[in-house]
Amino acid sequence: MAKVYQSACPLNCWDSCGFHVTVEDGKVQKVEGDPDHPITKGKICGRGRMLETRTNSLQRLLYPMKKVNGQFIQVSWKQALDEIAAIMADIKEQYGSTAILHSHDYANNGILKNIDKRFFNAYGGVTELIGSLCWGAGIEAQKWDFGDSYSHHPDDVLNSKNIVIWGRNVARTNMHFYQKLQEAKKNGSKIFVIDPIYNATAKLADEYISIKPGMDGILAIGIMKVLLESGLQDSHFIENFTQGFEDLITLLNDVSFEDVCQMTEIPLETVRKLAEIYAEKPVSTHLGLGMQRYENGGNTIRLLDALVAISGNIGIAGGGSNYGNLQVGQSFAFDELTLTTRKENSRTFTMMKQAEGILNSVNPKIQMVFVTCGNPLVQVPDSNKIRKAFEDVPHLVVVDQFMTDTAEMADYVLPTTTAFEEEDFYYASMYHHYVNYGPKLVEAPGEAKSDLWIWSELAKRLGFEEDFEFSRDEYMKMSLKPLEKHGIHLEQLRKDGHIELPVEKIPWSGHHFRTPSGKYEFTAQLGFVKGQNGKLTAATPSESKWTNPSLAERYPYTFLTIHPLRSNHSQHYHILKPEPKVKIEVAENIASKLGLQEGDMARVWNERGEIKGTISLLKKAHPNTINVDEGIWSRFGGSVNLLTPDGESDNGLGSVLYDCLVNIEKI
Ligand SMILES: Nc1nc2c(c(=O)[nH]1)N[C@H]1C(S)=C(S)[C@@H](COP(=O)(O)OP(=O)(O)OC[C@H]3O[C@@H](n4cnc5c(=O)[nH]c(N)nc54)[C@H](O)[C@@H]3O)O[C@H]1N2
Ligand SMILES: Nc1nc2c(c(=O)[nH]1)N[C@H]1C(S)=C(S)[C@@H](COP(=O)(O)OP(=O)(O)OC[C@H]3O[C@@H](n4cnc5c(=O)[nH]c(N)nc54)[C@H](O)[C@@H]3O)O[C@H]1N2
Ligand code: SF4
Ligand SMILES: [Mo]
Repeated sequence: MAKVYQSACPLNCWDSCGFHVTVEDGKVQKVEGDPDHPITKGKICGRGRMLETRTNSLQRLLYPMKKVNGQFIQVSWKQALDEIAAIMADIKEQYGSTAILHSHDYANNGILKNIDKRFFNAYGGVTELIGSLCWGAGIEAQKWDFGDSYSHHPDDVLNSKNIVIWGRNVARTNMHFYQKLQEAKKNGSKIFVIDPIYNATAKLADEYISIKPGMDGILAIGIMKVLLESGLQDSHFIENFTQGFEDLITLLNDVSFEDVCQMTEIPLETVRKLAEIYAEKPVSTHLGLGMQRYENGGNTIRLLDALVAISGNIGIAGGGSNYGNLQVGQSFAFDELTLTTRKENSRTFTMMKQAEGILNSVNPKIQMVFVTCGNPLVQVPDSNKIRKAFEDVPHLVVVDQFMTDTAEMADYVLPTTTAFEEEDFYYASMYHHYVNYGPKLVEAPGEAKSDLWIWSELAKRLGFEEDFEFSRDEYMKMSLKPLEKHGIHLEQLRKDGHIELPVEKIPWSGHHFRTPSGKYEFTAQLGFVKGQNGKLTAATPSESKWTNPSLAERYPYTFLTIHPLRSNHSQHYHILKPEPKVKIEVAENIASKLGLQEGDMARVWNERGEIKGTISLLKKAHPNTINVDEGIWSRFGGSVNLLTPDGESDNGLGSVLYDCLVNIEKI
């Protein structure tokens, strides 16, 4: 008989939804929203619903596989694990443990997915990836400004007079916030969307502001100039709670309104209007991740924070510079879970430059790459370089549920469970601060095993099984330990399905910041630590006519690769119907200049690579903008990252995926 269970979405997403999952005859039949979830209230997106298809898919990996003479053969778990452990033991002895690179990303938001770090720390410490393709530049920027990256409670937006959605594709990527925006609008709040693409959220807005990609910081400079000229700044906040304001004034004086309008391609009248909006408090600013995936990304987020600060919108109800909410992740006991104390050796590459790291590695040279919760061949910039690097390593091991582009390259592919086949709890440090419980509902197909089982078995073979002699239950309790003093326990989470974490709903309300000075820092001391001067600048993207005019002449169009509607990154393409194709979306001015029409075949290229697909017109998009949604696999015409650069953002920890110029022609 069919039975409905409370569960949760494991996908890497702002919303972290509560689920109701129907199970019948040991099989997941349907995934729906949990109406009792306080934030997601019974509504989920197609990516969540399609987890049923992902779980039951006939394309699932069912057995461990080993590549022999270029072909995969099925092997037993015993053989696969014995051989991988023997290779790892040998590498450690011959080259040291850092000759292994652990390449991972955020494909699953379960707390127990962090056990991979426990394993590699207990092994002795490997080469790890730092920074993030996703939100790295902005997180680091907010640490410089505030000392940390915290957001307001989702309901607080209802207190805002004006709501500025800056570079976040809310209707597509953060659907429950979209619903809140509809509520806020009914309530009388005004909504403004600043984005190079006229997206579905822009349609809801009172005003849409089209901006040249990568120039948001310059726009913030313009708005701040107007605020100060008109005396609309919050002088009390600036005088009492900030540091480095004089440096900001110097910068604002260095940039003229003419510069602002030329670089942002926004008229002065709109800049002035935005200043009025920022002066009409409270204003909440909701930063997306798109605009920080540029070389100047950290500085961009810092300039937006500065605007929120001088307009007096920090630490007040209905305000905030809402980006990530690291309070959520900080609630759990990571050090204990991941055994940081056991790490004896370490080396780091940035997530962005993992290919270069592998290719240039010496003392020791990378001997093995171990991929978990990631699909770097598709998701990491400069796919050709990644392919070359992975071909260069003697041993590649991939743990996944499907034969992805990355798995196809592996020497060993280990099949793992999906969320409904193992117990875990899920959280996202992006939008809300509830943690959701996900029980084990069905058995895994074939011989698929959980990541946790795989790590425990390898640990046994490598001689540190005592670090893995814990049950799933014990690991979950270990993670929740810091919450016990707040009366939060695993039993309660199991019973209630979700728990609100004890985090601040209006961060920085006491105006005590976690920076070295305790103040909001316009000139950041954390910048000095990084060998920079910590000052705000008027930096532009590295691939733009302002920074590299000759490149911009050869490649006149900005190439965005935003997140797809129907897939979470690369996770749903292979189960979509009809089969997905590359859609090249172009701004109207490009179409009319080159005579491109809806449905034409075209090629987009630069010095790193090319991609072919079908033209679609991007109505009202900023001139000279092209977009192809990210995540598409090689077999469907991808990856978009064949074209993207593997650079690092100004503060070293973010990607520059959208800082990418291309050319296009009809074929
Ligand atoms: N459907 C769907 N939802 C998702 C995901 C998914 O893959 N699919 N992924 C999840 C994950 S991991 C993340 S990180 C989030 C990301 O969530 P978002 O930040 O909303 O999504 P992005 O696609 O990264 O880009 C957001 C917006 O930035 C705009 N943009 C690009 N460059 C600029 C710029 O220079 N200035 C301005 N102002 N805007 C710019 C784009 O046009 C786009 O509208 O989404 C999550 N939700
Ligand atoms: N061009 C371009 N590139 C981008 C972006 C962009 O906007 N443009 N966005 C970037 C962003 S924001 C992000 S977050 C990254 C995401 O990059 P990734 O996290 O690498 O992408 P996903 O496709 O979500 O997941 C990768 C793989 O993990 C597997 N997986 C799922 N669950 C599990 C599990 O429980 N265990 C194991 N072992 N594997 C599992 C999936 O099957 C999938 O093959 O991509 C980045 N890349
Ligand atoms: S992908 Fe995001 S919006 Fe969709 S069900 Fe999962 S958490 Fe909710
Ligand atoms: Mo992301």
